Amino acid sequence: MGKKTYKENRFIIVSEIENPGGLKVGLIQLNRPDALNALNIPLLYEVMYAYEAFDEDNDIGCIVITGSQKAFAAGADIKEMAEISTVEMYFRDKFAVWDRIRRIKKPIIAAVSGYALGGGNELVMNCDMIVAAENSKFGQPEINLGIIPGAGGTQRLTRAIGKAKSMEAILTGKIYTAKEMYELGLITKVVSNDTYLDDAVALAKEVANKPAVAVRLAKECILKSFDTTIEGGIEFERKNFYLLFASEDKVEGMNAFIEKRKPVWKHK
Ligand code: DAK
Repeated sequence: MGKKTYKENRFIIVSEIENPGGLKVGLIQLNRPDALNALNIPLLYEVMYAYEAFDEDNDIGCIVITGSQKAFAAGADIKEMAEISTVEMYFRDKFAVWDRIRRIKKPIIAAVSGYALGGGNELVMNCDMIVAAENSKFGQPEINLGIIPGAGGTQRLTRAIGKAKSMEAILTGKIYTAKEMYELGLITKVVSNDTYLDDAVALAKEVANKPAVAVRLAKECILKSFDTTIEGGIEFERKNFYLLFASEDKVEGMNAFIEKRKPVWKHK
């Protein structure tokens, strides 16, 4: 896939994928195999820094995050959490790392295989599209540990699959297959176990081939729909639409159509 090592990390592997004719794809692979990619705090910081580095890099158009065949991530690190008291949790506020993960502006695609549980599923739901291998298993089993989802699970799952099924998932800890979650609307597509990463990267390249300013504003508008009224959201969309008329790619896109040629995006 034309990957190259980006920088040294302990729990993740970061690389870039060339995409001739478009912007590159940034790839983050969770790599903590002995713990099924359980999300300890250092791993989450590495993911956050990698996301932010890609977000600031003008050569990157789309980000893919993946795990291993066996597990995207089996949740937050239970052994780490078992040691933390309420007061320590509150004062250290290490989980605030999730707030920065939430603010990434470029599109992120999750390439999931195996377990995406608890915080793992929350990291997946923070992504903008989800490509899942047939063998994937999704769930919020926190209830079995005496806790509840803490990184947006109660909110994002409910918005994605509705109250009735979200209640079932979170109150019983049930694990769902990729097919079930696809039918419930959480997942963009279910693909073969052998090709899930290539399929996710192909989708990322497709997005990275589009004009970057419009892509970014489109993501912003879609996410806005989750925390505003329809009136406010439509106004937000219209202002961003007007804003795009100041972009070089709006001129290029429309001229290319009129001149019956392919546009050459400047991502400006
Ligand atoms: N944490 C730590 N280690 C884990 C782990 C986890 N979540 N999941 C698996 N591991 C470790 C196992 O302990 C085992 O390590 P060793 O015993 O070999 O040292 C190794 O990974 C292999 O796991 P298993 O032997 O259990 O493998 P199996 O194939 O038999 O079972 C499994 C796979 C995924 C069914 C099982 O490992 C499992 O049930 N794992 C736990 C799943 C779970 O309950 N996940 C939810 C965790 S709670 C917050 C943000 C987020 C969160 C909370 C707050 N804030 C922002 C405030 C999130 C909370 C959670 O995710």
